[in-house]
Amino acid sequence: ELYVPRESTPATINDLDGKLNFGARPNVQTQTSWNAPIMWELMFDNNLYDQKYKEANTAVAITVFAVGRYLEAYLKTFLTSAEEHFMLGLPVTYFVFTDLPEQVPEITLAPQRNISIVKVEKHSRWQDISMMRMKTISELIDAVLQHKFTHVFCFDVDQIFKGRFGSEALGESVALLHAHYYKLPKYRFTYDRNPESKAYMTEGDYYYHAAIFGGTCEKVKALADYCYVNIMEDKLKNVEALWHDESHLNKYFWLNKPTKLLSPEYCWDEYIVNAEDILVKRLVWAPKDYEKLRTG
Ligand code: 2GW
Ligand code: MN
Repeated sequence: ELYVPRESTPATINDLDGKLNFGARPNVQTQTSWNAPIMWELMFDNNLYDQKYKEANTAVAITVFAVGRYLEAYLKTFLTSAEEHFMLGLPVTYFVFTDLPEQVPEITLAPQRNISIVKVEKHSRWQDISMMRMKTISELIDAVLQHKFTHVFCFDVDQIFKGRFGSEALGESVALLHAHYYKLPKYRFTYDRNPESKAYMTEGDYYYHAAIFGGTCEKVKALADYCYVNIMEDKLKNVEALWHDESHLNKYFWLNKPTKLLSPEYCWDEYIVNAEDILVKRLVWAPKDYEKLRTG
């Protein structure tokens, strides 16, 4: 039985984040103004995290959507690379949402790792494929995840694991710094600036990337519900936030501060020339062929 009540999670896990070596990376920010750690290579001991999370009976769910052409283009590489690098040694279940369940490739999974394929309808607009993930995630947490998993991570499928993406990334409410924005001044952040949209914001802390977010079932459900409700309110008014679900996610994390931030080492774009801060590429953006993927 995988179910572990949240209250039973030993305090020692939270203490681990307090013992991070915040001085290990003098050239980057390693903590937020509200004292959430920003996870960079060299700040932590892999084995210590793995051991503590194993002792706490941690079970991790991943959600990933592969609708239409994204299935053939990205899913196999996402899954096989995750088997090489994502939370090795912990029980992990992949929840794959697709309109083409019979086309999901067969993957050899390590012990304690499972895959669950869930059929979804294909929205005709790609913006809706992306945005409506929030509704599906919320429903999945309610129906399944909250009873069996301590943590959930939600991923874009167009990415490839290249290095350890381990238990140090777990936390109550986890956000990712967007690789293109982590060094830019705040005025360059592409928040939604339309007062008609519920995602509208004038100031924020960081620009977060919606390609990865996670946390406890409870916290991720709160995020997904918030984004979904606001997306639907926008629809009633016929407005759409600049970067769709990502704009709403940025608003959520401005109002509800994440307890842990992942550095862009956790989601790097290899087209970025200056990678001097990136000591480990744990996951990279998969190359995109917009011509093929977004037409027809
Ligand atoms: C999306 C855009 C255009 C054409 C197709 C799709 C598409 C997305 C699709 O046909 N099938 C599908 O399964 N998706 C899922 O939505 C898939 O999991 C994909 O990774 C995710 C987000 O779409 P993606 O990766 O093309 O968008 P990005 O990389 O530009 O993502 C950022 O901005 C998005 C909002 O515009 C989301 O917030 C996303 O989380 C961000 O990383
Ligand atoms: Mn993507």
